[in-house]
Amino acid sequence: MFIEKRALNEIYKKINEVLLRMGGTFGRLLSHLWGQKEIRVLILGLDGAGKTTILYRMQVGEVITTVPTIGFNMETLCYKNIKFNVWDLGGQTSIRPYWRCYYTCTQAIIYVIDSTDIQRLSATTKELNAILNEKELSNIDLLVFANKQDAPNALNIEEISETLNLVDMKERNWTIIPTSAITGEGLNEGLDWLVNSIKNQNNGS
Ligand SMILES: Nc1nc2c(ncn2[C@@H]2O[C@H](COP(=O)(O)OP(=O)(O)OP(=O)(O)O)[C@@H](O)[C@H]2O)c(=O)[nH]1
Ligand SMILES: [Mg+2]
Repeated sequence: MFIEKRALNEIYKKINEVLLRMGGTFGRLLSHLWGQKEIRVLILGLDGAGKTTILYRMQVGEVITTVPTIGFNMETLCYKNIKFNVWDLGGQTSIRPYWRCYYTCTQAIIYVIDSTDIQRLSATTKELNAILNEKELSNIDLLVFANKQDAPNALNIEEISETLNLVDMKERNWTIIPTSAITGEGLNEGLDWLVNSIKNQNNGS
């Protein structure tokens, strides 16, 4: 009986994988009906903010050595029965115009700020505002990571929120969390927030 149950689970898993690979609305709908949710998340932010380090810290639980991302990294994270397809896009100035190619079907954005990069706070605010003005992203959830909190000169989230004018965002579901990709601080808290936001979205629809 035990072996049969395991075999059945394997079959469920395989069918789910096929459904997810089908992509598009139909694949997502079937996958949804089959019981596993698939959520597309983009990690955006200026170069050097810590996006790639965060992605792999969340996925494998380790700090990896990164090089500046040219293009993207995509990894799948399974967290609390939700499958997140997480896209980490390169943040260099010349690459930022390509971010918009990834906006379709995105359900949440993790926007990463280097809390020590005081000189580029206004540049990162400008990029964030441009993202939030995109029509395709008008309803998506926004999770801001004030990263590099382990560094002694890091600004705290109150200072960063104020610069980003987050409190003025009344229409959007957003939060800001202090994080460190090095110590892991705040990353699970961020994923928990995403899980709850997705659940609330589904309850509301
Ligand atoms: N102290 C500290 N350093 C960090 C943290 N997160 C990332 N870093 C370092 O910041 C540097 C840049 O990190 P990346 O993850 O490559 O940055 P990125 O945002 O992916 O940069 P691009 O790919 O160029 O867009 C690396 O040297 C990381 O080790 C953090 O939380 N604390
Ligand atoms: Mg990167």
